[in-house]
Amino acid sequence: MNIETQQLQDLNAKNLSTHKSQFDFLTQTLSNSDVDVDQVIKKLADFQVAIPSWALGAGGTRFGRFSYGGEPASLEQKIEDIGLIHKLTQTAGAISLHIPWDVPEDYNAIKELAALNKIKFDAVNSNTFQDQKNQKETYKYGSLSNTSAAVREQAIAHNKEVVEIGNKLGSKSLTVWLADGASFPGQNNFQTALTHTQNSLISIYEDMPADWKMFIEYKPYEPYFYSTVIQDWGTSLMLANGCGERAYTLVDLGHHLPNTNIEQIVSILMLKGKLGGFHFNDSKYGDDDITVGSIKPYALFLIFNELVYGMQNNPQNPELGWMIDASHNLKDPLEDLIQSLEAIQEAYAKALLIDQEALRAAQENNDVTLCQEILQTAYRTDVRPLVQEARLKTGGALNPIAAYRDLGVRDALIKTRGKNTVATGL
Ligand code: LRH
Ligand code: MN
Repeated sequence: MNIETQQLQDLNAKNLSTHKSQFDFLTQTLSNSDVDVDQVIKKLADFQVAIPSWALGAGGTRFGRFSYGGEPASLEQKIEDIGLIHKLTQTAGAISLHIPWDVPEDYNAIKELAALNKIKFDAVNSNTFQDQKNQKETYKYGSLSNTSAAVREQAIAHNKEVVEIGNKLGSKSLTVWLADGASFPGQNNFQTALTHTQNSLISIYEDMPADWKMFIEYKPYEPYFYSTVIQDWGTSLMLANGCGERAYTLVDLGHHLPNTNIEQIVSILMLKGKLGGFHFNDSKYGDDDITVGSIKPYALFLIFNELVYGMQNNPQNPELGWMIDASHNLKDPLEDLIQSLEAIQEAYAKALLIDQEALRAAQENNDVTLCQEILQTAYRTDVRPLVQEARLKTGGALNPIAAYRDLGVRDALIKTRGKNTVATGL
């Protein structure tokens, strides 16, 4: 399935005048508050989010999985699907692979196909939370933290292999998420588990190419339900500091206990120069991995406020890795990813409208009411014309979901792939 630029231009033409009048009205409104609209649109156009290779098919839970029809059955088809999303949104210019779910067979062919679809290879993800066929040691009782040196060695070797695979594709970062933990009090010695994990991560870190980064992802619980070795941002930061200056913390929005102030975590990590990247999703209860901005859009906006402040004031923090990490149990996976991308762009655009200087002044004066007024004025601004203008300028669809449906993408995928193909992943 390929989407021609002309098809998009024809679809956009139907809504162009409406868009123009909405965009002109907003530009007029924003000119009163010294917002550099062109700069906001440039930042939106340059903002690229990596799509997880494990979230292009229907996801499931232990209670069941309902397949979606036309799912990608190979890494090639996954890259093609991301190419479709990128064509429509112009903000999905990267893929994040999960190994061994998506090991390339022909590296050159995969790199050519990715280049053809204008897709870069972002962070690669290791997997020591499942046992692979013919695997010598089991990860049932942990991997990098395991009491058995043989199991730790196997997990370290896997991570080094993942780096090699990523290196051949042009990726420059490794994401390590460990399920390691315990489901019962007394099951683990917390200190031994953390010490093993630190030493194992150091061994992986020291083996990485000099221009690579390591992202250490934390999570409070699941799949184990009493303790997780890398349970929170503090533990991840400690381990990153223990590895070295190219190790950072990765924030998965779903990996926080209810009501955690994630924007404060983001702000502190940027101040310390240790925020490496994000896994965007949303949740109401646990690690629900649902559409970004579908439950807590204001929280997402507050996180982007700290990101914008950090990107303007914390040169000590590296360029961030932006990734989605979601699972699609009900919606068309591609529509769900498009909605997540739009929610991310809108939160970023609203945060770019915040008058950071006025906010700093109000904070210094403890003018609490004015602080909220400044934030909410930005949040209450309908920024969709800005996001649409950025897409228009980069050759995307004014309305990606409508275009996806008008072009009959899912039907075309089912026609070529059938109803029963199943994508690897969660
Ligand atoms: C763990 C996680 C991690 C991935 C997995 C697919 O919950 O967020 O980032 O390895 O999901
Ligand atoms: Mn994640």
